[in-house]
Amino acid sequence: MMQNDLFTAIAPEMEELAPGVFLFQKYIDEELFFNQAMKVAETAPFRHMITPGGKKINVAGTSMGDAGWYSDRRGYRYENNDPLSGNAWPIIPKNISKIISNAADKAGFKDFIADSCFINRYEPGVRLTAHIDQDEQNFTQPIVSVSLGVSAIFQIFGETRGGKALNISLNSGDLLIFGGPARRHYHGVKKLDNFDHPLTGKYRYNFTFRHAL
Ligand code: MD3
Ligand code: FE
Repeated sequence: MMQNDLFTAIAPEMEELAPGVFLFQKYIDEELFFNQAMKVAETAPFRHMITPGGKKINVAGTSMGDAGWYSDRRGYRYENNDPLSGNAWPIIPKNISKIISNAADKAGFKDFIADSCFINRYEPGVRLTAHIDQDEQNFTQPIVSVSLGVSAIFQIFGETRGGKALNISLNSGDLLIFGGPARRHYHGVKKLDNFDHPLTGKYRYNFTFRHAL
């Protein structure tokens, strides 16, 4: 009986790691997402934005959707058009929206529809310092993240930057949902290792699907 249980045991599709934090390991079609990121970059290239304080953001970013997250001397905000080109951001493909809404539903967030997807690109040595996502209108809406390529350690702190972090290894194809109390928590990503990934080379990509407007 015990032996049979061992053989038939399957990993759960989703795990709640902390209140409001849901991890779906190897949930995503990596190639589909990677091809999509490359298509977006053709019209809205990855770029290094500037913080309002004048510092270069080491993670390169771009967007798709009705609005894209943007930062320069004038502040953090959502822009309807890509300031680089003046054109609308590429649309979020329907098949991808469905996958994201479906996962949100499984975590208890009914009717989540992303109107914005920010894409981060990390190269070796680059990290994301602890911050809160607070440029969106409605904090009852979760954020759904998809990771691709080289693995990274994601850290979630809590209501303050200090203290002990919950460390989560994010691997290619993982989907992570942040809602409830976790939505307002400080989080960051540790320095990316200099590794090679068959799909993305030295890079790690992260897609954050948001209800921004
Ligand atoms: C926790 N990106 O773009 S994704 C970001 O891996 C960002 O590129 C990270 O933080 C990355 O703002 C982390 C997971 C994530 C996204 C949004 C969150 C975690 C979050 C919002 C609130 C709390
Ligand atoms: Fe964030």
